[in-house]
Amino acid sequence: MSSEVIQLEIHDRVGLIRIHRPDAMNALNDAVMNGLRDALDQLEADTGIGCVVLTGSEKVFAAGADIVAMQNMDFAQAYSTDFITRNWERLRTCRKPLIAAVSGFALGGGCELAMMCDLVFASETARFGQPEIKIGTLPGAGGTQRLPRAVGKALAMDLCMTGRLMDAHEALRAGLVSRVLPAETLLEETLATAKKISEYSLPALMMMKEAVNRAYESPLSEGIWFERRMLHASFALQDQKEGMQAFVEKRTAKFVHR
Ligand code: CO8
Repeated sequence: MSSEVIQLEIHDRVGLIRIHRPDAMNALNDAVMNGLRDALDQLEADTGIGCVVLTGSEKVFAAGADIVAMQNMDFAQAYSTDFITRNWERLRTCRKPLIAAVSGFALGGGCELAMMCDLVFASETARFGQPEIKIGTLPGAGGTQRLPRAVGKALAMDLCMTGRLMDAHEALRAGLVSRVLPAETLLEETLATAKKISEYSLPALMMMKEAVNRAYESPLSEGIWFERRMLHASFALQDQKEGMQAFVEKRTAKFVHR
């Protein structure tokens, strides 16, 4: 599946989704978000896929929600059509590991999209921001919630209230991204990491992702409890037996994702 604005490539066990709307700085309209949702549906259903990479172009990851498309929207329309929730939330519910490879601008909804991913790798040219205040509104796809969790309240308020942009190194120091890579090799290195992840046991990765995400949504005791139950459940996996057996036999594990 590839739509005009969403391009999908398969590299071994990795699905690469590219936002491609070059004439509008990859602004996120319904065509993009529906295409992204459909691509994720396809990759989640494909048992041959173990990791997903989301990227844009070298110049722009995404410059936010499409301002032209939403400028005349009224409350009734936004509310009754469940604006944002109806198609943006698919990214949040993706159960497979998801990496954002960000080059250039990741602004507003673009930054929010990156923050919905499990890992964010940035190129040296990446610039992050929540500049909605400049157009008379506020972040609406999770930015006021995920940004403070990622970088702390002080920096989140600074970025949201001033609308200033943060470069890749500040984003790394702040904990929004985990790696900064040269622009020329960002995609190649992200795909190499995704390939490595995709070769690990998929159910173990999915359990781990669920457990890490609990850290954001529950008190520590609940999170620890959930993690422990996931760990106990992992002993039912063929991959756990194979992984530990391989370690004992000093050989590489052959995971079957079951
Ligand atoms: N929506 C629609 N079109 C856009 C957007 C956008 N977000 N961003 C850029 N474009 C278009 C421009 O209008 C322009 O079109 P045209 O060539 O037809 O005039 C084209 O893309 C190229 O853009 P620029 O000429 O501006 O390119 P520059 O290199 O000079 O600047 C920037 C690049 C800095 C990225 C600049 O385009 C910019 O500031 N864009 C807007 C960034 C922004 O404010 N994003 C936040 C949007 S709101 C949001 O994302 C909220 C998400 C949750 C929804 C909540 C709803 C309330």
